[in-house]
Amino acid sequence: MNALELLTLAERYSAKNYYPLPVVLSRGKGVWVYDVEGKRYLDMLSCYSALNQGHRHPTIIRTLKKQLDRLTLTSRAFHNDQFGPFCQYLCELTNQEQVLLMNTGAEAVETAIKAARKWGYEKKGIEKDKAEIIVCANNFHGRTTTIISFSSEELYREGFGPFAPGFKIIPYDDISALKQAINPNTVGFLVEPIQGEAGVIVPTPGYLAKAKEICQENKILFILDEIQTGLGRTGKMFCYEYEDAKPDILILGKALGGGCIPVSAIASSAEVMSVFTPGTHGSTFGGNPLACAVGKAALEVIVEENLPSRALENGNYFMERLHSLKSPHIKEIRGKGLLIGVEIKESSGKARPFCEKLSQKGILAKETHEQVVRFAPPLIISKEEIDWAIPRIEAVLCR
Ligand code: PXG
Repeated sequence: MNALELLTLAERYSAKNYYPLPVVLSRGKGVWVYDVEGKRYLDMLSCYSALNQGHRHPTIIRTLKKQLDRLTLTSRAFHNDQFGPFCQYLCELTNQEQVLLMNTGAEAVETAIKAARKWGYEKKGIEKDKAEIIVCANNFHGRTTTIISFSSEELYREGFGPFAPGFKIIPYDDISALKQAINPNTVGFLVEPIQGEAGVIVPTPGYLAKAKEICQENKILFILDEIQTGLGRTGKMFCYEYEDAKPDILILGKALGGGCIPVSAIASSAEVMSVFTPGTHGSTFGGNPLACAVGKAALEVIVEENLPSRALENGNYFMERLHSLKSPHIKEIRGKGLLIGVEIKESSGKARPFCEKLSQKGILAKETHEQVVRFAPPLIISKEEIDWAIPRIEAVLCR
């Protein structure tokens, strides 16, 4: 079938909860993807950071195929031989004591919320059903009914109520708002180290460390959602390392699945994890042997190929090249490592038409929050590939 026929089928038979660029992809390798007509594109979205290791990384695919031929699912009713080694690797990498494995990012966020609430009741003696979690305006933590309950984006909420209570929204990057929001029922502060979906919003240096300090002083859990920023994306293994702000609960997803399957987790102390006893929480697919094998290979690739330092070096290079563009449309360029947002001036219209033009030039990027073009290629991208992209980006942004 050609692209038009495939677009027609999607149009006819799928719900319209997305507005994709009209590109129909059928193959991918490394930083490159190909559409059904064979046209090549540089993937500068990386499935919102789920492809940090690139498309079909050979080590990950080899591991996946090997495991497919051995054992795929067991449920957690039994042990499997891939589970322990993956949990150990993840604990050592995150410098945490225990992990709890789930599948999607939203499920891991839900798990962190449950952990924090139960910890509040059991360890802090908070009165039943009174636990509060502080979150930030313009957050993005997923799409479940509880998570959208504390979204500040009307589009994500409208028509989906009633909403879950127990959350307090404060402005992002605002330490005094955090101090003021804390009360005796507060159990945790849930925050993204950089707000990706809000348009790559980088907080003031020192914000995370200070927030952590306030959480410690008030005996509440400092919970970081590193689903998008973690695993090398921002030039460190975890974005909190820029400030030495190790969280009480770390939430991971996306690239943990090596660009193949959904794998997510929370990592924390044995004290926090002790709130989970048999039957209190779970998932049919969480911790399955295929996910564990792939998850461990996904992490090993990030470590062995030094993807965080490559993201730092090539991210700085990419950022410099973007800054050198003389564009009448760019308001601001911001980000860390290979998570870069280019904000388009309102007088130049929205970001979407720029993304459409970029795709015609062979570069896949996606707008976020109307005015921002996000550039977040796989972390394996080379300087040569960035050099290939720059004149094409220039052709779109500089005229
Ligand atoms: N936290 C953060 C910081 C995220 O960026 C999630 C949680 C939720 O992960 P899951 O796996 O449940 O989608 C994200 C996801 C989309 C979309 O299509 C999702 C994200 C970014 C852009 C689009 O829903 N991030």
